[in-house]
Amino acid sequence: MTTRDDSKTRLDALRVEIERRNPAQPEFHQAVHEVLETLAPVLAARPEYAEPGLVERLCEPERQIIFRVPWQDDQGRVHVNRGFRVEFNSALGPYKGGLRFHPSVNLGIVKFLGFEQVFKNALTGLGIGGGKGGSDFDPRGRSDAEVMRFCQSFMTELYRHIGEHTDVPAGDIGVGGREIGYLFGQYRRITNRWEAGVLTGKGTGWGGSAIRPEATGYGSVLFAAAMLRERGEDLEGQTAVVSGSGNVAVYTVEKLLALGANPVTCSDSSGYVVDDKGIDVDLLKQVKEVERGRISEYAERRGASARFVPGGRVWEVPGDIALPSATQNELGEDDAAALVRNGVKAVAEGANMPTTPDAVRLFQQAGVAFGPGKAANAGGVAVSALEMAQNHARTAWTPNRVEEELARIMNDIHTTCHETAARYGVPGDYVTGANIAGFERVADAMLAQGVI
Ligand code: NDP
Ligand code: 2IT
Repeated sequence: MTTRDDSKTRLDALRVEIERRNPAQPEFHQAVHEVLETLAPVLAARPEYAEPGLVERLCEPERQIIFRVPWQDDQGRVHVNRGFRVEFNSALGPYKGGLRFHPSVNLGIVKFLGFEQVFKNALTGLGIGGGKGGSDFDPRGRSDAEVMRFCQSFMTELYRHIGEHTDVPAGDIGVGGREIGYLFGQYRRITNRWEAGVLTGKGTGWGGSAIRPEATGYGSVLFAAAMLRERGEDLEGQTAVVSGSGNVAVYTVEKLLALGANPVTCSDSSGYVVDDKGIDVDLLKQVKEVERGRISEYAERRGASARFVPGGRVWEVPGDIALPSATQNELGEDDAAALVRNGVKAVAEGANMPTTPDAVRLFQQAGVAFGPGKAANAGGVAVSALEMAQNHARTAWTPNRVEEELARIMNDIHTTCHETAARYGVPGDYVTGANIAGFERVADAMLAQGVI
């Protein structure tokens, strides 16, 4: 019989081996560590999962693609970027996950995101495997024409690896509706196919799903609401601290306002805005989505209630709930200590892995409800899967129908994580609940499909 201690020893050895074989990929190590350290109880309880090689296969991407992306700027200068697509696991369906364009992108970052995506996609209960991609291209300050040429060059290599039944990319940091449009156009031109289901996040006039732009932010607020409900509370009147000011943050703010909460902050990599009257979502959209400006411009135009704090971190602002929605490792131990001191009750990760492991521990020790990204931000990829379903049926659902499905899926994910945590003796631990529930779904499919 395998005990929890045996399983833990084996998982620790595997982690050390993964770190040795994947040097200089700290974010990938962090994501793997955070999952492996929660799996010992399930390996001990379910002997079939202790099969040699199962967890090892889960931690090794099925395929990793790296390619050159040359493109010309408006002055005719040639730039050479690097493109990535890591096809991590297809046991539950085609690889599914976003593309990130940001100068910090490297193989380790794409692997951490792909690994998280496998568990997240499993939690949605929909038929999607996990993958992730992107480039170290920096879209900031680039003209539309430059972004278009970059996207066309990127797709000129990527097209051969993707397809509606193979691998279905979408957006992430630096990739939104504009980029998906250019990528889809180039895919259609090269393949001479109207294959709507090859990309998600398309415009609603040409195969995109209603509510996809809103889905990640709306979903993480619904997840926060579900965690509060579990404690006999609701969102009404709660002050919320939100980081980021991109796609996820904007629609997080919008949903918080719709549900009667009071979001008071937003940020970007230059600093944060705090608005005593609550964030004005129309002004935020105008500055960020229409003008593609900086968050400091919001404060300049909002009037006396708002101020911009250059270089500061939103976590010093008191709030009842926190929704980190910018990037990985943006909320560290000191930030968590400040939030706890200020009485935070719940944290829902809109971003992928924004909270460092020390900070997660601190929240859990303090009894704060902590919703990890692979559960809390799954609304985006869930609506992407609904977009694939609509594309396959050549139909388009109403916004109401998509929103109802999104709400149902987020509540189901919350219930699954909550019940799984209780079943394994760690009630209220959404991290363990999400990891084990996601693991069970992928592992069952992998076992059924043999050693591949
Ligand atoms: P956007 O590109 O729309 O916005 C990103 C925001 O995060 C910007 O405000 C940006 O500020 C800030 N940011 C990015 N990198 C850094 C950094 N290194 N340091 C400080 N701030 C940074 O991206 P999204 O809103 O789509 O993504 C935000 C997070 O949500 C990411 O972790 C992403 O993986 C995750 N996510 C996204 C989903 C989606 O559907 N889009 C789905 C699920 C998760 P600046 O402009 O200054 O860089
Ligand atoms: O991290 C994520 O879940 C996303 N960026 C969305 C992926 C998708 O395929 O919609």
